[in-house]
Amino acid sequence: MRIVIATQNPNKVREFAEILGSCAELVPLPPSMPKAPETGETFMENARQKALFYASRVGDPVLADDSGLVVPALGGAPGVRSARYAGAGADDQLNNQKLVQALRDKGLRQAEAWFACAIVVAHRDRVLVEVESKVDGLVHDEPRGEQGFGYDPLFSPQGESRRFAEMSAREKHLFSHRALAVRELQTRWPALTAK
Ligand code: ITT
Repeated sequence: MRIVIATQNPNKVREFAEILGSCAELVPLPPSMPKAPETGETFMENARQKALFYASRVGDPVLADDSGLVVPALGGAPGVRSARYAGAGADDQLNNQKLVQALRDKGLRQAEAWFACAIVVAHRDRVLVEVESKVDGLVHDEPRGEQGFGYDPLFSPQGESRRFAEMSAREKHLFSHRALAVRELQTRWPALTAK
């Protein structure tokens, strides 16, 4: 089926393509599309906002992802502000630097953390399905690895000493919040499963 991947983050587009493979024909957002509002206090609220915003502007069903890293020892930061933790327009490197500093300021070399991913599929003015998944692990005060994006150099999933950024895409998707959420989505919404 044709589905619009309603994100302006090219790394998310790449990961959805890797995870979904031939299960769907993925269509990117038109380049001229304005950025959707993200004023919610939860990943799910934001995913819903984005899905409905873009679904009202394109014809096909859209899939929106709101995701981020939650560190309870830092009061839940970066949380729903993951993309803009070091300020509006901050890049991954600045966000990572701020997170490392926040851990060190607390005297922590590492802390328990999880990545969360909420996915909402909407068509026109209607939400069709919504799911949320997470992966538990540790966040560390020094980056490692070159793969992936975002906070991947700082995060190791439970039971693994390697960071996401030290894994191939295929290995990351064995653990990742996004891959888990897609698997759940396919269970709840079989239209997204290869025939
Ligand atoms: P859209 O809203 O257009 O989808 P965005 O990047 O602003 O793009 P979010 O608001 O959901 O998306 O912010 C997600 C941020 O969380 C992202 O920029 C990364 O910093 C981080 N993040 C999410 N998933 C991640 C992953 O798999 N690995 C590393 N960091 C991730």
